[in-house]
Amino acid sequence: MPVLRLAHASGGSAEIYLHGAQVMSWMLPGGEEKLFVASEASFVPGQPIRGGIPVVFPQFAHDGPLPQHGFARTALWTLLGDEDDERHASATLELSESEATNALWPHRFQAHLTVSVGASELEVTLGVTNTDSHSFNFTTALHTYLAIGDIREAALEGLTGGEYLDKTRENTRLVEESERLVVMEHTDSVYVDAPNSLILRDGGRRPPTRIDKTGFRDVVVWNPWSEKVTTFSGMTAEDYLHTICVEAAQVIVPIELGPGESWQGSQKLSVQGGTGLGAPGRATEGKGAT
Ligand code: TA6
Repeated sequence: MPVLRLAHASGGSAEIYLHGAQVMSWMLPGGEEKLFVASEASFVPGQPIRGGIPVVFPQFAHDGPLPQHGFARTALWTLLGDEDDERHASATLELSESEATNALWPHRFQAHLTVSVGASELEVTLGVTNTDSHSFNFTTALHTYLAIGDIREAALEGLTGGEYLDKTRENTRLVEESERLVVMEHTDSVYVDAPNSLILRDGGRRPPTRIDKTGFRDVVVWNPWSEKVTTFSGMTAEDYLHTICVEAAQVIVPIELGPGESWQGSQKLSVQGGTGLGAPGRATEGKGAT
């Protein structure tokens, strides 16, 4: 499968598959891989690849008539261009309607995914423009599989007090009580209008990863745990220990675009020397007119 490699002068790098515009690797200058890929992931045209950052569009999960998580993650994107400056190496990929997408979702659209890697950060920005003459709506997510040493020692901070839908308990609406979310069981939670900045600590062994989003209102946290892990393609029995999905998402209130309108959302992962969140904001809308 065609792969695009972004290399920044610092030594930071990223790999993007044209299949799904899926970022499959983000490496720090020292060579540490920050994204998880399932041990037995398969790479088959037209099939989802388990790991990295699948682009979920135009439907999250089974919340509609389309195949699970829509078609963007299994479509072949094209490279629009790439750019280098002192701080980043970046590339933009594009997907627009085709016979195949029209058969599933009868709307003309243009989606752009820009991936930008620097010395200590990876930013992924998804933009969608309605190029049709009628309105449409969609749900979306950057389904980021982060690599961690051991899930039992990792903690996600910043969600305290937020409401979430627990998909493992028939979408029960709950309030996040914990200051540090430590995943200890099958977890599939949609945090509604979640904060824009989170910190993922990885057992104190490595510096934390800060996760910032713009445009996306929600955050999904997912780990299949031991009882479910092998029901997911490509995952071996131990794989659940080494990843947590923290997804910038908009799944509760679909994004609606009129003709000519655009929406944009991004997720930035950065490896922190510091320890705090700074001043986190709440969810923001990324919709605007072209
Ligand atoms: O984002 C969480 C989720 O929707 C889970 O419910 C789980 O199904 C996961 O995505 C993986 O989905 P996939 O289609 O890639 O197997």
